[in-house]
Amino acid sequence: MKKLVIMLTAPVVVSFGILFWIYQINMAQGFGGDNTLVVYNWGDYIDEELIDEFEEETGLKVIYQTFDSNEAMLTKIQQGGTAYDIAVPSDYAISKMIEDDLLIPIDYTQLENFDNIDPRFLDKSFDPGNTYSVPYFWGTVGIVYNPELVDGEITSWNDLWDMPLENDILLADGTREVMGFGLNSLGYSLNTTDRDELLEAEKKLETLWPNIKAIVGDEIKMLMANREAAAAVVWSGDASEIMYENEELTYVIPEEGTNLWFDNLVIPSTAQNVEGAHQFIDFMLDAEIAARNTDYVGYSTPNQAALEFLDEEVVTDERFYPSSDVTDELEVYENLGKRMNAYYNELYLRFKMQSK
Ligand code: N2P
Repeated sequence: MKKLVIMLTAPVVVSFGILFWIYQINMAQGFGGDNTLVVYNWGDYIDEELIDEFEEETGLKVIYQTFDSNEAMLTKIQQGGTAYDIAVPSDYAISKMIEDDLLIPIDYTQLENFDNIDPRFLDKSFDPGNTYSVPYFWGTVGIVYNPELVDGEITSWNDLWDMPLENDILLADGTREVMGFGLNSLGYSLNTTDRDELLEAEKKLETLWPNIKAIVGDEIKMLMANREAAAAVVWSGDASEIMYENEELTYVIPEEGTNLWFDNLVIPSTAQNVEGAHQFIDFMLDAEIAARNTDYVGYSTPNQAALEFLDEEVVTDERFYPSSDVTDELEVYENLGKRMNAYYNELYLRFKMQSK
């Protein structure tokens, strides 16, 4: 009898399984119609409770996927396999996506909360007039370190080479970030297209290997908070998150200069639910929602109206909310074109292959 039941139910279970699987694939490709929204964001970059609330409020089902670099995100979107409704590229990647016709213009008549954004974060050269993108988070690249584990004060990129930090540095895994601080440490622009300068930066980075413990992803926060390394090159928001976990640490914007970055919400041209995408953007622009997201993620918000809901100590901290005087001196990554992007990637890969 038991056998018979299994014989009869197994095919049913299997075919339901297959149907569900096909349904999920279709959903992820955006063929699910107007009821779904496919969101593609950086890892650790949203309070997931807000996704649930958005689903409840709109009746949409969110399919949420993450990436860990602009390069990975760009490749995936260029391939076009998944029909993302929302993505979160940085400045230079936005400019590239506009150039490659990969984005749909924002319809501002569908956004009620856009005025919440501080004009300081609008109308940047990577997307003049914000035709295609709405600010999400912003920050710098710098050094987070534990003064208890470091002999002296770190103030510059060159300290990473010059201080006794053997096998004690972690690096966030990013082509532009690592090549950028290599270039900045030599006094060059992190947007240089001069191949000699780039080669020199790559050679100099190779000499940092004795001090580098590892090149890592989002786990960098846990490792630093747990004192696994003395210093790390990170995005400012990760530093703020680390310092929340472990108050011993501090963050510095290196004196040779560094990168100022902006991550914005965009709607890829493959989007199947453009209206839902606007609903999502407007939801994230709400002052209280943005404040909760900021509080959870630890990054700096461009949402001026959200600031009053946040800890005053945090939003007045010049390390994470530097004034225009400071940011005016920093460099935003430029879209350097296909060839140069490929060259940066090649050099970064070559550097990584020199690891002990
Ligand atoms: C979040 C990474 C943010 C990237 N984990 C900064 N552009």
